[in-house]
Amino acid sequence: MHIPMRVPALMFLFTLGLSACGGDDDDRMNPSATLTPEPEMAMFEVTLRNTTHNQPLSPPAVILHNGDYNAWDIGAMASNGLEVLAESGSPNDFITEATALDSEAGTEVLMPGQHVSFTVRAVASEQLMLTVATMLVNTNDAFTGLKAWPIGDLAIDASREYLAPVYDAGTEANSETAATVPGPAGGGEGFNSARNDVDFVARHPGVVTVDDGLMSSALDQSHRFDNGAVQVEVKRI
Ligand SMILES: [Ca+2]
Ligand SMILES: [Ca+2]
Repeated sequence: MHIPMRVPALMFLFTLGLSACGGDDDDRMNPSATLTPEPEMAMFEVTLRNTTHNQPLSPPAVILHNGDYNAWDIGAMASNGLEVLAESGSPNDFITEATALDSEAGTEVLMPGQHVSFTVRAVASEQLMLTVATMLVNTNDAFTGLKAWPIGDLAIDASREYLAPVYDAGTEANSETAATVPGPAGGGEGFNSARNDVDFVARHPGVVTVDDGLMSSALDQSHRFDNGAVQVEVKRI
């Protein structure tokens, strides 16, 4: 009867011994840990140029991230932050809900023909991606930008460009009325939590405007945007 009783005690001592050895190993490793080099940082200058005739762009959201974040999908519901951005032009909720390594929120409207630059940085990685979003303010819920654009492979001083298309957040009907268009063409309401459109993100079908017979529209032909709305240039600096 005594022999089985001693086995657990021996096992207990053996376990203690292993723990003590582990502690000694940790102590011996510490000096070398201080020699670990600082991680290489990657810094990017992101320049946005408004290519439209008459669509001021709302203060942009610029987000540096990795594969853990996806801002929208064609055919899927817009997030609440994207709804707010696309209806009111405010980038803050959109940025708050992002899983970002770094981000910048614009503070001013970007007028047609103008450009603005932002700088974002993170530990260098092949996985780095860029997401940009901004509202075409003379619309109900049109936005332009790009998402999960791979930029981690850029060498220092290398750059690339992309003319971003226009999307419909699908969260507000495209009535084009002055009461619902927040930009200077309408001066109407911005964000409304109701969703009275198709409730999925898609390429924007375009605006009809008063020039094509939609007499309740606050828009005219100058507000069209058939060929993209923002030129995005990213340069690693
Ligand atoms: Ca819409
Ligand atoms: Ca809405």
